[in-house]
Parts: sequence; structure tokens; C-alpha cells
Amino acid sequence: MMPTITAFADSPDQGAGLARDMRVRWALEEVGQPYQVRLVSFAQMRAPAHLALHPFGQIPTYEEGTLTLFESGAIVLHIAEQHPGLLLPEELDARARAITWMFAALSTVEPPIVELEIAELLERNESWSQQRLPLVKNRIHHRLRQLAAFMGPKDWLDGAFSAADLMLVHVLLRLSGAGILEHYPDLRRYLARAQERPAYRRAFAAQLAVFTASQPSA
Ligand code: GTB
Repeated sequence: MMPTITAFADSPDQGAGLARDMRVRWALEEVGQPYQVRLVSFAQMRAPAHLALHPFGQIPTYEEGTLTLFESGAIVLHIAEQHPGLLLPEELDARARAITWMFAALSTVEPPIVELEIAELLERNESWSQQRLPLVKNRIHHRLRQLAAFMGPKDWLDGAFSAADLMLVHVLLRLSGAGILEHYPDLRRYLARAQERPAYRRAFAAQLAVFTASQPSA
């Protein structure tokens, strides 16, 4: 059964691929699973029909037959599990390590990055904002130094590309334009390598097309 995902009808990033539906689109493209997208406005995300799919009124969601999922990590894991050997290794220890890195991307690397976005977008007019920003950035640098030390110049986290790389790459891409990744050349090459994957390109083009279609023609 073809799954349906939800995405922003009007993404604040204007098609830059930063919203979390991008992870799900990318995973679906990696495994060759066609999918449908239902675009939702912010008002629709607060309405009962969407809250029945996602208790926090967010995107992405994933519907497949009688199954409804939310949380991008859980959705990508589900997609990977449905296609053994493509986004998760079949060997049990390697599979467990890949899942560990999915959790690490979401619960150890992503939080300080989200914290920076909140500091820059929502707290920038607070009197204490300029004092706090360096602290928030230092927490990210701390994580990236640790990550860069682990990765070195390796192509991927642990052997072949996996759902762990997909998740970690998308988390790190949220730092684009923040002036931070420039200090980590191996990580930048890692991101560029991932962005060259045909599945990434297809997913990126699909979400960008939503923004392009919403623009008035010249
Ligand atoms: N933990 C959940 C997951 O991983 O699925 C988090 C889901 C989430 O934060 N969804 C966001 C959302 O629905 C969209 S992705 N926000 C609306 C709301 O909460 O009301 C976060 C996001 C939004 C915008 C940009 N951007 O403009 O660059 C990037 C990322």
C-alpha cells in the first residue's frame, strides 16, 4: 500500500529541505518506495483531523493502511525495517549500532542545534540573547568536535550508508548558514557526499517543488 506523508503547505524554509518531512522523503527514495504527500497549513495542523494523526500537531506524519505514525525517527526506522538490508544492515550487531546512531542523531546531536534555532529566531530580542548565544554555540561545537573525532574522514558512520547517516546528515544540515560547520572539514565532506546521493536529490527536488508551485508566476 502506498504510504501518505504530511508536509508543510507553506514551509518557512522556502524549500531548503530543512523541515523534517525531508528525512522521510529521503528514506522513501532510498528504498524506492513511491509515496503520496498531503500538504497541510498551520491551521490544518491544529485541527482535530490532524491532531488525530499527530498529538502535537506537527509534521511529518505517515499513514499506510491502518498504521499511522508520527516522529521522523520512528517513521524512518519503520521504512528501513520494511526494506531489510537497504537502510539498516541485516547483521544484528551492525543493525543495533545503526539504530544507536539514529538515536544519537536525534537525542544527542539535534537538541543543541534546535536550541540555537530557538535562540536566533525566537529569543533574539531578549535583553540576554547576545550573552547566551555563545554558550549555545559552544554546546554545538562540543558535540561536533566529538563527532568529527569519531568520524574522521570515513565515508559513512559504520560501513555502508544507513538510516543512521540519513538522520545524522539531516540533523547537521540544519546548521547550514550558521557559520559552524566550516570548522569541521571532514563533516562538511560527509554532508556533501550524502547530498550527492540520487535519493537525496530526488527528495530535495520534491519538497522544493512544493515551494516553487506556491509562488506566483512572473
Ligand atoms: N520530533 C518531531 C519529529 O522528529 O518528527 C519534531 C517534528 C517537528 O518539529 N515538526 C515541525 C513542525 O511541525 C516541522 S520540522 N512545526 C510546526 C509546529 O510545531 O507548530 C521543524 C522545522 C521547521 C522549520 C524549519 N525551517 O524553516 O527551516 C526547519 C525545521
